[in-house]
Amino acid sequence: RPPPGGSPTGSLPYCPERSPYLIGPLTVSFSQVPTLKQIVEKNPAVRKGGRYQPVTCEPRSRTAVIIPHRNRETHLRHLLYYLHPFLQRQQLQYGIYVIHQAGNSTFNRAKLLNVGVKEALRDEEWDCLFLHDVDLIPENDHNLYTCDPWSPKHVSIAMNKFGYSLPYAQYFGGVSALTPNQYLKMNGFPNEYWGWGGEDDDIATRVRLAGMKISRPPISVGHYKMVKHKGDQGNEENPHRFDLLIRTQRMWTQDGMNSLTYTLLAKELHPLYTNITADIGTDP
Ligand code: UD2
Ligand code: MN
Repeated sequence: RPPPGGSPTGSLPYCPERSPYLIGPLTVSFSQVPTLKQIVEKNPAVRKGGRYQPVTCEPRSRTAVIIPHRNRETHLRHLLYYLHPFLQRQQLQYGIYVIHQAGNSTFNRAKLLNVGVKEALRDEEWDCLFLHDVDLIPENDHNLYTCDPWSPKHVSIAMNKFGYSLPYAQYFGGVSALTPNQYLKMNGFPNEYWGWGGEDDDIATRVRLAGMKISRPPISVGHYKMVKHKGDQGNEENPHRFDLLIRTQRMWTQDGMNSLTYTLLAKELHPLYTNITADIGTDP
């Protein structure tokens, strides 16, 4: 596939650099939880597995949105309700993957994201991977779900929960975007963070250790609203996170995509997303 800008190989012209459908700031409300049926009805062009591609032009990005998940069905409905139309307005080819951790053992966000990347790349030559918390809704569609070819991009930089500013310079939690090459260059994400916290700082350190820099969109377009929630059962604060973070420099080449093991239990093409259920093991 030739780089965007030239002529596409197929008969369709490239989609314009700036989609004519963008709105800018959006109103996001959680006062009603939409049903999956309502969301399906509002998105007739979405195909099974949560796939879409523009019909009148050749998209400039093929983006896989990868969501780590367990027991957050209402958050997922809020996200799908806003995200499908958002991505279609951006004229992207996209697919939404929900990576469901099987069983009740301690949650492991980063490992689930590794599983998601591995499984998504079996399906399609995605050129951008969006690693996306289920409870974060983008509030401005100028926030393009495309990758920066030069740097891993941290996207959820201004959230309501942090007063719409970056909490600290190395912050990398929430939503990030990497090309498959960038993802593999840093050996993906760590598999050894069980429970809440630390894995996002480990990931930020990996970006640097792999010789890359974090890029960010302008603060005004990186606005997100997080659905209010309490800590989940099975995702208690990880007491080992500080010990693990001391070892990132030694561990990143050994722990990641090259050491990932899991059992794929199901892969189902739902109308609005592809569900991957995986047994990723238990906290040692
Ligand atoms: C922050 C980060 C998040 C991650 C986490 C620490 C923000 C906005 N996000 O989120 O990226 O670094 O701290 O691990 O700062 N999840 C489930 N089921 C569960 C538990 C978690 O689906 O039982 C998923 C879900 O996608 C959720 C994500 O994991 O959004 C992060 O967990 P969280 O929302 O409980 O943590 P939070 O908001 O402190
Ligand atoms: Mn959250």
